[in-house]
Amino acid sequence: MKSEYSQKIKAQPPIKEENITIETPKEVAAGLPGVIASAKHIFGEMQVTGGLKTLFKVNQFNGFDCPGCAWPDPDHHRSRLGEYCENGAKAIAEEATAKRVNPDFFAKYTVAELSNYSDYWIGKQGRLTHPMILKPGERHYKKISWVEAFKLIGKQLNELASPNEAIFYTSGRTSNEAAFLYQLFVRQYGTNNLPDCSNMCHESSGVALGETLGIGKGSVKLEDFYQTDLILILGQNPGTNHPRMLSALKIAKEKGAKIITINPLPEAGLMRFINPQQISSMASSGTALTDLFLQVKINEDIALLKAIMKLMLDEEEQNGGVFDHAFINQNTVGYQELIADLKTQSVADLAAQAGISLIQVTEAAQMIMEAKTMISCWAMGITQHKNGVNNIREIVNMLLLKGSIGKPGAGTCPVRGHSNVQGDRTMGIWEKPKPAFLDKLQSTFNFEPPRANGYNTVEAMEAMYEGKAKVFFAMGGNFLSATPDTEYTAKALQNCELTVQVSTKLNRSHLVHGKTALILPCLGRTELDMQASGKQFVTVENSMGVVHQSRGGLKPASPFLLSEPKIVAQLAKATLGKNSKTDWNKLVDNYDNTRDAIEKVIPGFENYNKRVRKKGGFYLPNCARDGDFKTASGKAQFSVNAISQHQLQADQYLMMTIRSHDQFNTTIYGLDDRYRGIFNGRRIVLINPDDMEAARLVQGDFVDLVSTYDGVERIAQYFMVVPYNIPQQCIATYFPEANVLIPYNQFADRSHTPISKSVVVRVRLVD
Ligand SMILES: Nc1nc2c(c(=O)[nH]1)N[C@H]1C(S)=C(S)[C@@H](COP(=O)(O)OP(=O)(O)OC[C@H]3O[C@@H](n4cnc5c(=O)[nH]c(N)nc54)[C@H](O)[C@@H]3O)O[C@H]1N2
Ligand SMILES: Nc1nc2c(c(=O)[nH]1)N[C@H]1C(S)=C(S)[C@@H](COP(=O)(O)OP(=O)(O)OC[C@H]3O[C@@H](n4cnc5c(=O)[nH]c(N)nc54)[C@H](O)[C@@H]3O)O[C@H]1N2
Ligand SMILES: [Mo]
Repeated sequence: MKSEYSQKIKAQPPIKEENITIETPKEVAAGLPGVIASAKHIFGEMQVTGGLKTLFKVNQFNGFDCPGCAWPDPDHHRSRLGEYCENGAKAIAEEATAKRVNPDFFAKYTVAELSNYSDYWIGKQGRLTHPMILKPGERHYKKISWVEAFKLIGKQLNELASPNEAIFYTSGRTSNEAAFLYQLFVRQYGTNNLPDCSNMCHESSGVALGETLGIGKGSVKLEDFYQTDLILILGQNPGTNHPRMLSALKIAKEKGAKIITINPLPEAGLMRFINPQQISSMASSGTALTDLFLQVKINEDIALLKAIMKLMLDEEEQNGGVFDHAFINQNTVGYQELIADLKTQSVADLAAQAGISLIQVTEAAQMIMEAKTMISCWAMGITQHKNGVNNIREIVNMLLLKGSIGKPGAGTCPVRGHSNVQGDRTMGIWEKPKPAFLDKLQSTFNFEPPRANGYNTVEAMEAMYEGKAKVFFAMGGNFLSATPDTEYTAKALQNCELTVQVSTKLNRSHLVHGKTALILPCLGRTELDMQASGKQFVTVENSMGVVHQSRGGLKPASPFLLSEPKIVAQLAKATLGKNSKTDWNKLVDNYDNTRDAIEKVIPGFENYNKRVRKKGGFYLPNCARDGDFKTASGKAQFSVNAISQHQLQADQYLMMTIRSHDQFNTTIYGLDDRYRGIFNGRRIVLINPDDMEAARLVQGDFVDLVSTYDGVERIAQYFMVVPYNIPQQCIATYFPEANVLIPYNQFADRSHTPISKSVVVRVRLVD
């Protein structure tokens, strides 16, 4: 039985927001409103001079890597204004805030009280300052020393019946150095239970690209954008989530590239863009970016791509010259099967299923046939579906038909989210490590690494829920709110004996916790990192495989913070003691020593310390970029992918959970979604006006959203209806508020990525 007190803890409180206002959505992104918005956040959170000085350091050669996203910086030139963007500025303001969550704060509020506030309010309380503990049965977090905290975790870990009863999660801001040490500790402890945010993000890309092209990463460099004829952008909203990408698209356009955008929403940034870093362009109405907008229905990208490819095949058969046969013959397998499948398809049926007119499909096919080189970019609109892996394989089919891979101006561009999510995987944060990697760890560090696969994110949730896992340790992130099925995850975490969160800021995962809970506060990217040998820098890998330095300069938010590498080293010593033959102190006294160790284990890091000190860093090897496909067959792989099979009833909708302009994942910067014209609230649902009429809904109505999977009803309360330009029977809500609706056991085949972009729901009017 749960006590009356513990029932008051809320995993996601359904707060009714009465003051939401709606305006016409914008068509242009950034420009002056972007600069003003970022200034508001910088000056609201940080002291003025500190704010400006910090901004000028963003993504400079001697500065820190912007924690905002993983879009790369130009190799040779950096804007003197700072390579920043509005949302990067918000991310920095959020970390460099002057506000503090200290022991007095925790004395003032019980954990249950805190859990009843919104994510926005929780995040705005400021930076964590001290290690804190919540003991069994207590209501307030209290101060604990670092030594005691490590001792407690070590003891608990050593008491488990098996190391596989512990789970070690990672979010994607963790540096290469911290990530490498973390996985080393976890494997010396004895498990591969290393789920990460990538499992919920680009895992589908990793799986699909690995299968088809032999490397789970994208193949293009930034300069490819400036040499290409055509850029296809699917399921991505760069105006909000990768604003610096818009600058690259603008240059690409100026050099003659065309852009096709495939998205259920006409996202402002992709339509028109004004560069906020160029004063001269600020007065204009901006550059039109998208040449052809295909407003696809949610999760019908395969149908659309197939329709386009079928038209291309028809032209190839009649007049030839469409497909790159030299490339196909030399470098690929599976062409015949793909063609045989396309021949069975009807363009009209496919186009209808995708919700796109034949005229537009034809226009798209024409543009693609005319292009000599082509890049495809995508993000969460493609990966977070049951058939997320197949979506990406279909994108690869298109590129392979054109021979558009492994040459300048061509290739794959899965645009990563977290600023070092790609680097973390390179460092071995993976529940399914390759034998070659483990062999190297074994020979370098003289221990026997575990060989069995560990839990991914969804499996980790299940293991905790079922009581198979008892300790949950998170290196960053916000597991409770980021994962699907919030109530299920809450129970999973509450089942644990111990939950530990290494964090910079307060979040909901501190408030829905195991029997004992610890908060370990760490340094952020922007802060000075002093170790025994002096000032340190860390390194990260961006979305295009460039490894470079990140050097924080700000005074740490509190004297009690430790860096992530230091936390791992202390934890390893407290847990492994003499069982570890590794000199953990040496590795963290000077991060060069960690980098030397990385060089010994991971290919591509030769002369790491030297090369990473060069301006702009270095590129990791990338076989697909070189046209060398390291797949099972040794060739690039065509594949046949089935179209989606959603059979919605008249009152059902397919829901995508997306990001507003004022959030970074579960960190809510503000309550506005400026480009979409939504202000002062987040519990909204975007619906097609015709669907509204059919369902007798009007703007401003409050509805409950209900999903039913396996006979279980999940309800998200009080969402305000907003008429929007979105295909019929498709709706959109924001993550994380709508995560309560996503069943934990619905995920992409083979990648296990939750179906965050295609959840079947009903809409129920609230009386
Ligand atoms: N400011 C800011 N920056 C961020 C983040 C943030 O939260 N805030 N998050 C970071 C992270 S971790 C990530 S992974 C990225 C996320 O970057 P995005 O993937 O751009 O983020 P989402 O808001 O999830 O947007 C998904 C887009 O896909 C479209 N979409 C949804 N379903 C479909 C579909 O079935 N087909 C097609 N073609 N399109 C579809 C939606 O309309 C939306 O435009 O951004 C990173 N950068
Ligand atoms: N419904 C739905 N769910 C989704 C998604 C979706 O589109 N829809 N997107 C998914 C995606 S793409 C992702 S990547 C995940 C994100 O999942 P996570 O990475 O787990 O979540 P974040 O919100 O990015 O984590 C924010 C927290 O990280 C901590 N933090 C920030 N900086 C640092 C740092 O430098 N060090 C440490 N140790 N901690 C830090 C802060 O305490 C902050 O509260 O969510 C996924 N969940
Ligand atoms: Mo992500």
